[in-house]
Amino acid sequence: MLLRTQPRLRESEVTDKSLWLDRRRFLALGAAAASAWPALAGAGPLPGLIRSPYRIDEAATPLKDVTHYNNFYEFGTDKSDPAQMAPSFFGAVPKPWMVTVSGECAKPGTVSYDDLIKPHKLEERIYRLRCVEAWSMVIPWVGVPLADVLKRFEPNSKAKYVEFTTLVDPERFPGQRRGTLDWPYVEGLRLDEAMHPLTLLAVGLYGEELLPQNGAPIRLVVPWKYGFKSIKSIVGIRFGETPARTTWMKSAPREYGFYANVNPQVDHPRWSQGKERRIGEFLKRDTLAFNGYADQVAGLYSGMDLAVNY
Ligand SMILES: Nc1nc2c(c(=O)[nH]1)N[C@H]1C(S)=C(S)[C@@H](COP(=O)(O)O)O[C@H]1N2
Ligand SMILES: [Mo]
Repeated sequence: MLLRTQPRLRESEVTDKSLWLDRRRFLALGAAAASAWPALAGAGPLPGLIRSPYRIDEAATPLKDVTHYNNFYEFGTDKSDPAQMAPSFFGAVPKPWMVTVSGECAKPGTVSYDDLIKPHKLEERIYRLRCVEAWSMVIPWVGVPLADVLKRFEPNSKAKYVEFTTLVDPERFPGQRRGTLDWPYVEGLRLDEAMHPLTLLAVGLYGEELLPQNGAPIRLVVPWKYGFKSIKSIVGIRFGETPARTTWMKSAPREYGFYANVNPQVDHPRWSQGKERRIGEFLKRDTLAFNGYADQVAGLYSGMDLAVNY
């Protein structure tokens, strides 16, 4: 996340983008088959998606970039490592994927990925994702509101925070054979942030199942926070009374705080957060407060000093 300076940016992948626009028109017509879809090797289509009102009206980042320009340190620190290392991720290990839900709740337990997702209708939502490194993307996610999933476990009155944990498996995650970060990758939200309707548990993008490099089979998407909060390949969810000690706070507490709300007013100690480069574009854009979602989420932080709670 922080070890490299600006990456090699490619020219905009016009073909992918036009396919995507075709696809949007296609969906608008109510067609079901996904023939206009750029196929993702190994990922299956996710049928019956609901068109969510949560969609920004900006061109989606080309699929090629969304799946080949990733931060996922379990696969390596280079942006191109995840796409290169990920194809074998599911090869050796059978599904089902299990998620353990524990802590301050009435119904803790272990659930398979299928049982976690099945009772919920999948939505397609187009969100900005803004990395702390000052690049951004626009991604058509598929998922379910995290709140709908969390409620099934009946968090109790002591549950004030939620902690998320990524799988530990050094055989499948070559990056975990090195001490780059303190594994497992851990992230956390306040319960009200976790329950906010914008917070999405994503299982797909561009209409298909997530590829491993994007955090398959299940990852978080918190669009008003820096990208590192959106933890991938989740196996653990825990309700707690206190905030989690998150991976990036452990790694560099002065640089990465618990809240990590996108904030152009509060610079990272080593670079400005005022502007960002949309992947595929050349000129930088202004970064928006809460990544453009201020109307919906600023109220969560009223009375808080966001320079202190960064
Ligand atoms: N487990 C895990 N989750 C992670 C990361 C990681 O290294 N490990 N990187 C984070 C960072 S820094 C970003 S910007 C986003 C990138 O998500 P994307 O590759 O799907 O765009 O994933 C986040 N989730
Ligand atoms: Mo990031």
